[in-house]
Amino acid sequence: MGDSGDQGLIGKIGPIGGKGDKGYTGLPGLAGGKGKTGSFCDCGRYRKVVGQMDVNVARLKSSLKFVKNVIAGIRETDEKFYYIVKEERNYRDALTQCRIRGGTLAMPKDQATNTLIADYILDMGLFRVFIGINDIEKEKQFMYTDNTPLQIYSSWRDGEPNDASGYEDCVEMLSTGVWNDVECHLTIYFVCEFLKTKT
Ligand code: GN1
Ligand code: CA
Ligand code: CA
Repeated sequence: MGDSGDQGLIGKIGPIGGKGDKGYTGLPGLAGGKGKTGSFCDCGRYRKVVGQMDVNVARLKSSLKFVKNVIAGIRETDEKFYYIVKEERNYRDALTQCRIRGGTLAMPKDQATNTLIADYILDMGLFRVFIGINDIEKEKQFMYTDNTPLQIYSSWRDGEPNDASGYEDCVEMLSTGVWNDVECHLTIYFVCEFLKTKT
């Protein structure tokens, strides 16, 4: 028994398709040789084993969901996992920490992703986290950490980015989902993203 209406393996070994049209009668064949010693499929037993596997897979999925969402507290979309690291780091070290874990700082590139991260920050009872956007290379040319420039989508708070102090080149997201440029040496929590591997 799988989740989301999935029939599971036991369903997949059931009868296949309906009957086709009757074919033409063939020519008489040659006489066959001596057959091998007979054996028979103990299908009932195999069905039971496969059925038990389905139950175990469902249990594992359920445990994994609990560990991911409750214990680790991660968020996910079809393509990516998001994880808020509750360690205060400056932007550079935050990026390194995400990379060490096999990801990068989160790069909200659309409203849906931005909202998911914002809700995550809020649910964790936090106020601000670093995200993977900066204008370190060239002032006012904000880039994602994958070296692509900001596209049409952005979520700047009113009046931001303002480069207050003259060297605010890194970006934080607040729990309301708005972005603000801040100094890169600020040490705050941060949110990483990880690409799901397609199987
Ligand atoms: C904060 O605290 P203040 O006003 O100097 C913020 C800036 C914002 C500004 C908006 C470290 O600066 O990035 O642009 O508010 N700096 C920090 O009013 O949060
Ligand atoms: Ca700047
Ligand atoms: Ca600012």
